[in-house]
Amino acid sequence: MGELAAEKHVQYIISIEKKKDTFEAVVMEHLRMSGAYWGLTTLDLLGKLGAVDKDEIVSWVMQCQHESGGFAGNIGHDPHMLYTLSAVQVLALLDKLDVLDVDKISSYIAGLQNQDGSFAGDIWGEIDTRFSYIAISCLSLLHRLDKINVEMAVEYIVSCKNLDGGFGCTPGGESHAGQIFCCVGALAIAGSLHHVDKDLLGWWLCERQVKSGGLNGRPEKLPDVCYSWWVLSSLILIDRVHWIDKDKLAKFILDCQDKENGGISDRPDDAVDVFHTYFGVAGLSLLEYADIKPIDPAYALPVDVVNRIFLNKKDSA
Ligand code: GRG
Ligand code: ZN
Repeated sequence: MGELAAEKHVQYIISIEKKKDTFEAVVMEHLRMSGAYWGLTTLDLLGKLGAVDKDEIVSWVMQCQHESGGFAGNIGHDPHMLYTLSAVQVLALLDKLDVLDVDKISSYIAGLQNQDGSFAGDIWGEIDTRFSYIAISCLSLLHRLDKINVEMAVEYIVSCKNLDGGFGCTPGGESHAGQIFCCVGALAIAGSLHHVDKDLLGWWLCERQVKSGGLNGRPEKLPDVCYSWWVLSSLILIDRVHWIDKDKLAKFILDCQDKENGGISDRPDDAVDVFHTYFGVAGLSLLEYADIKPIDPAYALPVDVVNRIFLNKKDSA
């Protein structure tokens, strides 16, 4: 099995931050806030968060906030739940949550909850269990879960549960590993995991492992490094991670590295990107691989960051 080219991945993440005219930079322009979360979490998991200019990042993040309280993917773009969670996660990583007007941002999120407990992603009203997860995770990190109707939010998520034990985007939607992470993660944070049939869902999730060791997102699909996050975090939350072959999965992720220029791709020999670099490193963290910091499977943040928020511990690292 190849080794993790950690130093190369750190250089790759730092270099994309600097390039403004590359293909990747153009593609990332409107979702840069999420890109910042993926990149910075990767650096932190590898113990290299010290390499970035924290004040510069905080100032840019705050310029992405709107009057409504929500955050956009970049300066001058429209606010959305997706980037609001990423902004909170970035500030949490940098230990700068105190710059936030917590009431304003929690009102933005609470304002997107519907009568049936579901959440819209923004003012245009698309509903998806991704946004249920985002609302619950974000408000929990801000200690403001009391601003929404958590009971109804849980009821809506449960209404998206399928006969195969998985979850979809909306009631009746096909089970998909990404959606399962959102629903299981949200239920875990809300203390409502008793709604999950752990054996049934665990069986569906462990069947996602294919011959190469990689995981796919639903039956008959190709394996992809990002499912090392979506599937593995869900298996850990329901205590069924021993149902997959962890060594084979670690090998699959390591085989997706660009060992020369850094970065991780979705599957061996494809082009690398920051999204899959993050999910590869996060997956290896969940597998307790080598020297990577442990990551929390529900909040998708390093465990020490989550502890700092909930145990109010200022660590010296
Ligand atoms: C904090 C980690 C974190 C997430 C925030 C945005 C979000 C909440 C969750 C997204 C969950 C999700 C739906 C992930 C799936 C992403 C993905 C790889 C979709 C691809 O779907 P298809 O159908 O690909 O294009 P397959 O693999 O099925 O062929
Ligand atoms: Zn992927």
